Amino acid sequence: MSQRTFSIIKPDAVKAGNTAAILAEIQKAGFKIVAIKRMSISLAQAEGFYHVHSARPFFGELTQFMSSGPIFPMVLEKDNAIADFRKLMGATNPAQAEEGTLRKLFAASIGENAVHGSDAEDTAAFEIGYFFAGIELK
Ligand code: RTP
Ligand code: MG
Repeated sequence: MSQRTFSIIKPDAVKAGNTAAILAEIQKAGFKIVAIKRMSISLAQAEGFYHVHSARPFFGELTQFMSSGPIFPMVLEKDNAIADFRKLMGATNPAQAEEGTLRKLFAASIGENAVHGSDAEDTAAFEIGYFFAGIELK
């Protein structure tokens, strides 16, 4: 069944000039790009987005990194989009990511790992609504 997920091209990948190459891989894998924009977020906005990780030791590093430069948040659609996009991204740590995955191809470290992808239906709904208004999601 057709499903939507939320993704971000993170600051490291934007800075490295990999945005177009990542979008090409996403489209090659069968995802429709429903909405996308380029923006920068404040530290407080990054903290709100990653609130589920607020007790983790890497929270400060993660939110500083995510607010360090331009990102491309986007909404993607396909059958089984949430699980299939997690597969396309690969493991959180690029050293453990499988060949051909976005993190194997484009990520340098566990902290700066090129892309974000929602991990469940409820987080996808929260994350889409955090970045996009309903009128942008037709
Ligand atoms: P994401 O949420 O960005 O799609 O990544 P994920 O599900 O694969 O990983 P998650 O456990 O949700 O962690 C969120 C992000 O926090 C950073 N992280 N750093 N230094 C560390 O040990 C560490 N662990 C996680 C990563 O950027 C990860 O993507
Ligand atoms: Mg996650």
